Amino acid sequence: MRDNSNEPRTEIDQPDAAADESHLTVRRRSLLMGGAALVGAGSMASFSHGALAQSRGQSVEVRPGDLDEYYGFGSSGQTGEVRIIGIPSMREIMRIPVFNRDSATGWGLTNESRKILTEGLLPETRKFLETRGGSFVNGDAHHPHMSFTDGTYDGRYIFINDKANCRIARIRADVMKCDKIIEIPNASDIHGLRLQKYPRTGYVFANSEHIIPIPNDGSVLNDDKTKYWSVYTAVDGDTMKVAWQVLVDGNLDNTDADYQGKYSFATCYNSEKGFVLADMTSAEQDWVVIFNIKRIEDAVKKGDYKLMGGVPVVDGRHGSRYTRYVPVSNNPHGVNTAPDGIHVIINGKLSPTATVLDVRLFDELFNDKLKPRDVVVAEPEIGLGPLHTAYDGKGNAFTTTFLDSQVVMWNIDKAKRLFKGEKVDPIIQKLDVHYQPGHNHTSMGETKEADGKWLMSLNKFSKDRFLPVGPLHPENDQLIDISSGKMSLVHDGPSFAEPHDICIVHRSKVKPITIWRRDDPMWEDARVQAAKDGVKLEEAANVIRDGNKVRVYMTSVAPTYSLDKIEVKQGDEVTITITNMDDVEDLTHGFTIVRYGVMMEISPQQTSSVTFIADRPGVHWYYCQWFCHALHMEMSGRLIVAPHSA
Ligand code: CUK
Ligand code: CUA
Ligand code: CA
Repeated sequence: MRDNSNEPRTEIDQPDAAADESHLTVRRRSLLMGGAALVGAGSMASFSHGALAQSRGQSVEVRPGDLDEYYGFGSSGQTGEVRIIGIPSMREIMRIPVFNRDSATGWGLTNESRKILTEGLLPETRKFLETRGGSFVNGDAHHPHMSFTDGTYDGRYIFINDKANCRIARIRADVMKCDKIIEIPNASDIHGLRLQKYPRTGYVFANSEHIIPIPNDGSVLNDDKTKYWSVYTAVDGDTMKVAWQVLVDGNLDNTDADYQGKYSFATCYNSEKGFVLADMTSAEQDWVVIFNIKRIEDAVKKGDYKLMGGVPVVDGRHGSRYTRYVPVSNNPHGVNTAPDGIHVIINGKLSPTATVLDVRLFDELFNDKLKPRDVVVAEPEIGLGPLHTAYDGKGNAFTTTFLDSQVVMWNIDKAKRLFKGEKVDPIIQKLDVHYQPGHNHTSMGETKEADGKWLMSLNKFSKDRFLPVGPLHPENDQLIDISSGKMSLVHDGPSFAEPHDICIVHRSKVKPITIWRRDDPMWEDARVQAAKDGVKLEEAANVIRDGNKVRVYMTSVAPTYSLDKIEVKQGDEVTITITNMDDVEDLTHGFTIVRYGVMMEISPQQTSSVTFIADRPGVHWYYCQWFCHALHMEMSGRLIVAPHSA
């Protein structure tokens, strides 16, 4: 049945109240709403919340005092951070600075964050940044994904790429802070990023999108495309070191992995190796590359690789044992593995089709019993500009069509039957979204535990959906209820530049702590230095002079710092290390020095430090910038900098 209508639904079904206990808060509310709906007899006018009236069986509203059922870990594109969104409320709960700078927390200013931002840079980049403050200040974060164990989220980490400066970052899910960032050698534009799902993460797979000369040291400057390459990278998610790379033909766009731990795959839109648009789109077909993980690991063990940029690079170009190239329609984009562990869907972009591969056929493909196109089991027509596909875990796929501005719900099995010649229509419903969707994502949908409840459409344009705010518009993240087996739009949410991707994780998978552990590795350097200085961080009120270096150690306990005056000399290199000895949940302090560009977060039991040159003489107040106490305004002190002449 084809349903192109986008009329809001008025009929309300009673939810299945017998379902699992962990969803109780949401379900109890749904029951209440269900009851009200029956009284209202389907009349839209009788509801104050139109969105609720449209929802069948589950409520989008999270009432005061209630918690969301899902965490959304969303990228922010060119903002360079990760955002935590509550679903279904769509409230932004927290921001995690990663590739960007952050004024509130001091990300990029504190010694702890500067170490993370700089330690993983390649030597030549470090040199390049010497006169530019030591680290990049921008990033382009596209693909956040939580680590897996046995095909589902395990609550350890979230990994994300930086397309702009070729980096991969890891966020600790216990404290929701970034703890590692590495730069990927031999690459240009780290774009697609997905994780090994089985047996665990394991590998972080990432694509170099644009072809470049390797090494890119100025020895190749011409248009000789035989000198330009893309590499596929596997990073060890535990050590955050590059495990291996694979040199491929063409370029690489998006990637995903299977549920068996045997294969990963990546789309290529520039098999032509063009430098300009017309060339990149000139071929009839591009391809998806399949990587044989076991064979690549063996090659690395046996030494069948070249050391390039300090990492082993296996040759995976046409004819290699390590890869297979499956032709698909020109310029594909997203690649998404279905929760059934069998189907992999490639989204056509320039072609109105999606291409379905069956991973069970890949063994025979690599043993040359099958030809590349033999692993294609369906190729349904979806609409104009298919970009990404999400799943409900019930055999249905949801594909965004950028040009049609729709989400298309279709059935994988019916698409396969159609491919075999049967007369069936796999399309179930087409829903207008507002406007021009990129990624879409379902609750738990990139795991084997896809639960078919919510779908988010991350739209690239919002146009008229929000109050006008000038020429720059927000994007529009829309929430769609899919629990009834049909799509129903329930929420519009503006978002700042620019979500590309989100993973929607059930709250039972995530167990963040609320107070730092004193033995946390995050401030190991401060701990070591304090021990050398004979200082106990937990009781500190010390100013230690070491030549022109001054190390200041304090504690914060609301509403005071343990030092209310710090005296140094102009030109001193001052390091201030503060330990927040409050161990009350939510009692974060800050530390700001006026007109010194210093500001940082110190959450309960955390140690934070900052180093600066005290080159402005005079009296400079420092204060706590995080409202912490009735006497928060009084939580302050003076940095007194004696001029050279004094
Ligand atoms: S890409 Cu942005 S819409 Cu970077 Cu995942 Cu497809
Ligand atoms: Cu401490 Cu405000
Ligand atoms: Ca192409």
